[in-house]
Amino acid sequence: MTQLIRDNADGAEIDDLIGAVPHDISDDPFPVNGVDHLRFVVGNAKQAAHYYSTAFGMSCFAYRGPEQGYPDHAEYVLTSGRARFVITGSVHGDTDAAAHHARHGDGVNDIALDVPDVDAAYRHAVAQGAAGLVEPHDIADDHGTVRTAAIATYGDTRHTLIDRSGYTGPFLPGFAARAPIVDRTPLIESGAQPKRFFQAIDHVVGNVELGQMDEWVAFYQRVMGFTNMAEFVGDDIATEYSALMSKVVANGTRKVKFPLNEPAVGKKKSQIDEYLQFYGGPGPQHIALATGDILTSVDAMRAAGVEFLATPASYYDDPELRARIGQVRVPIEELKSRGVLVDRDEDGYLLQIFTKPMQDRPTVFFELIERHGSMGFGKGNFKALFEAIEREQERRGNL
Ligand code: TYF
Ligand code: FE
Repeated sequence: MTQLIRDNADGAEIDDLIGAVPHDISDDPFPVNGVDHLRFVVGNAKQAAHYYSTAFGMSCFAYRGPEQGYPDHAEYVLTSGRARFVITGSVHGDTDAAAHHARHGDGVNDIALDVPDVDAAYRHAVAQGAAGLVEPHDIADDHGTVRTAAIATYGDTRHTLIDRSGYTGPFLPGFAARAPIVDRTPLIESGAQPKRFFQAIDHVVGNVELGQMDEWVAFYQRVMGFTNMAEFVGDDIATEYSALMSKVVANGTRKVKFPLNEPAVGKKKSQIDEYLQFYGGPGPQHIALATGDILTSVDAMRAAGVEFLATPASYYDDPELRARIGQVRVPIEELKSRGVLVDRDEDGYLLQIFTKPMQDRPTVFFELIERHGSMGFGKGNFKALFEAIEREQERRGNL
């Protein structure tokens, strides 16, 4: 099991990702417990950690930098429930992270996976053709030992593999526990019960070059034993609206879900081409965060200055949509006033909303997703969503 870490926002811990399915990973060719953390390489980790603490309600709980004898980087670790972000900045210009940042801007360079057996996972991955970046090895401090390795995936992105079962420290060896940037203790003591804005990473989407999507789908099948989920973007949507093709791979428990997009030749410039151009190649496009209360989260994040894509009123007034989605847990007006999208399939429904890009480059963005049975990705919303993305592309002069 993934080690649960304290969540200073409300003291509560959540054990599972809504929508995950029962599955015994022990017979998988590449057993994986879940996403351990995402590493964001940014221009100024100190300020980014502040932003994720204030606007995303996250709690900073560990740090390493020059003060810990780690002279090249400053790294802040933040949590919201089971979701963990590591925010990495360079202390001087001569680091791999600085080169990554110069090339890609702020972005995610590592989708770290929590695995029960790092050596077996690494051996299997490399035997299946994955490029090994870091051989399995131990890292240790007073709190115990972590086994880790890393393999390459699309672009300059990697999957660090982590077995933290022998470790009791705050995050990883070398990191020091630290107080949160925003202290919510007075709020909690005052009797308020602040909610987390999200509790887990639901999926991480990769953008790859034209013609490469099927190769990366095959990579995750071969290297990690992941299987295709039903959802994909077909020709009609691809050419009319989004100008993208998309397929989803997932592990057996569905806790790890990786949609993969490639540009398609459509009527307009592909949003994926815009990403590839500004990111400087393939990389993680959006991170979907699982929430139990999307309305409260959107309100709080918007109040803190997070920008979300607008949804036109016509979306909610469409009788076809109304008929298809039926009853959801709140009146449609509550969704409409916030621009929250809704989709339903045979298993249930989901509510979702997308932020605008998080940095100066039109690259990485976030999604909030509240699942009620549906294991999909909002296929029914692709048209409305992609039209909203196109409006933003046009404003940037990239359409
Ligand atoms: O993850 C997904 O598939 C959905 C839809 O550029 C989506 O969130 C797909 C591609 C894209 C934006 C959203
Ligand atoms: Fe998504």
